[in-house]
Amino acid sequence: QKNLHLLSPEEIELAKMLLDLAQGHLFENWAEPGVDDDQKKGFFEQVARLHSSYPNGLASYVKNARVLLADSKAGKNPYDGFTPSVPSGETLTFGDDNFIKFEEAGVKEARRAAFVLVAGGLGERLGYNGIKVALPAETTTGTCFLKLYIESILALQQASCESSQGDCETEIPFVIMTSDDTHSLTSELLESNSYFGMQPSQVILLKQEKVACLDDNDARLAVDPQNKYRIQTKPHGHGDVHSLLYSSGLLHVWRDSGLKWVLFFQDTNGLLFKAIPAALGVSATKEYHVNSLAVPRKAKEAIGGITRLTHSDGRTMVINVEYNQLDPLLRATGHPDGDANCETGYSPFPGNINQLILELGPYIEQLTETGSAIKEFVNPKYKDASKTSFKSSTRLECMMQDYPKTLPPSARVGFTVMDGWLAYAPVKNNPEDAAKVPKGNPYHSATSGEMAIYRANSLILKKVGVQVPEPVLQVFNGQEVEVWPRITWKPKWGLTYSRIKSKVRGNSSISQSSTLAINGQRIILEDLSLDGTLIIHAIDNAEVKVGGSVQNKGWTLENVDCKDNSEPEVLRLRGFKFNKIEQLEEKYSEPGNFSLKKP
Ligand code: UGB
Repeated sequence: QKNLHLLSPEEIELAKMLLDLAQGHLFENWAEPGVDDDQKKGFFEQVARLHSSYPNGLASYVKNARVLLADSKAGKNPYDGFTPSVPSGETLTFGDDNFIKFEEAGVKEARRAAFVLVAGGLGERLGYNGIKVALPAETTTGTCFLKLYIESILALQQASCESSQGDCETEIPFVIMTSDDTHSLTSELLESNSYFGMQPSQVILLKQEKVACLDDNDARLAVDPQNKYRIQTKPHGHGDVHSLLYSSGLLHVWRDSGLKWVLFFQDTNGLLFKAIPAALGVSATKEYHVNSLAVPRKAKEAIGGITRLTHSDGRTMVINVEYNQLDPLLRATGHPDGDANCETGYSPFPGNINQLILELGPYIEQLTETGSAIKEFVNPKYKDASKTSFKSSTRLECMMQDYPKTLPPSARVGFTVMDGWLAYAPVKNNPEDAAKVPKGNPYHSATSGEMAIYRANSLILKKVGVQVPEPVLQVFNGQEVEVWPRITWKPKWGLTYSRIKSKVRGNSSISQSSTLAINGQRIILEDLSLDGTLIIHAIDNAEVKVGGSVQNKGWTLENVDCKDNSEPEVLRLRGFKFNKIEQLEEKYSEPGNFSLKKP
């Protein structure tokens, strides 16, 4: 009351709203008028931000929180009444006719797509001292995730233009959702690298806001312990991406410019773009409103399970059940072993890799209907069994893959299962935690993420006829991994199976200890026998035939101790580095046809 005369009409409205929501405690310890006035202004700025960034405003947040907190206190399970079963979806095998057909359909569609990367997470589990998209996906070339993603989108853009006979004006929009934790580092990474070749206008950063923390079951907003003029906030989760896209107006702009698809993906999956063309082809061919990408999942793996849920009232949906909820749900519905592998050695539920393809028109309609709100959840840590107080403040959270939960039964919701080796190798776990992963389950570490890229590239070359030997097993940072030849290529070289096949001719072989980096679009491998390290750079209009016998001492792998602070953090995280003893490195910077043929 005493401060009222200092407030603007907007601030008075916000104060009234808070009082109506029974949040008067937020003002309890405020100083006399004339003291801390700037901080009081700052408080209202924060409240205005919390109000405008939440679908339907702060009142809605508090209301939703009260309902969810009451449900949680009553022990209500969001899956009550639902029976899980294994859904059926499209299963693709890399390189077979079906896969190739979908890939070509997907490449055509790509010029009507927009890509959205959710990169607001700090990656606490990885413990990396920077943003995850700046980490090298692999250390042969040192290409970071963001560069890999941008080059992949540009390669798709070019291929899609070519397949449409010349509509080469297309610029595929690329949105990155950041947060206060990642925003400035992401924009610096882009700016200091000339947007990795993308037009700066093509890249749009949308920053997600945190949400207010809650102190008790009545959803009293928590005062920041460090500052009595601030409400304590925490991240709301990757589900924010939907309301951000909607409120930014981008979805309508995209629809008006003829786009049809929005593809969502995460910050550290170095394999993802090998699966995207085919998955987009599935969406287009099957006319899916929602298509989730999945891979075979090991029981207890920290990825959600795609599940068909059938309610006792007849409702049914195909949806991700998050990894921490799948086991209790199965146990509660007559599966005493819970989240367990079946005879295939995998969980019967396909693993959600959180790559979603949404059809833009139905997506806009749905967000308009829901005000862009996504189903939320709350996870309070109670002090005791009475569930009346929390150990620390909590907040509502939401996940982007929960978008289909509010869809009508008429929506076409599908999923596409890809080979795990082709589509999914995230970098999420620090070395200590990765080493504790049960044997046979994926480590999800920087070590496994990099080795998975070499494995996938080796398997793909094998599939198109190159002789590649079996891998050797090696232990880095306490994790036993398959070590294949270290083969890398630019996305524009190897975007799809057919494009790769067209660039591999004759009889080629690559030994297990070899390293091959293909840094150019029109590099043809023809009767190449590689035993050592070969690095080729070529500009787009230089065609280079690479063949003959290339032999040198190459690059060897050396162990790096994750605790050895004399090594850079990116090497400690993966537990190995290259000893670059000898290599053949060739650069072609003039247009024309060339041949690198060693006798
Ligand atoms: N992220 C944000 O952008 N903002 C946030 O507030 C939080 C995260 P995690 P998670 O496929 O690998 C998901 O933490 O949430 C970004 C699925 O829920 O890496 O444990 C963040 O930057 C799960 O079903 O993953 O698990 C990152 O890019 C499974 O599919 C992304 O969101 C699993 O991912 C994911 O955040 C997976």
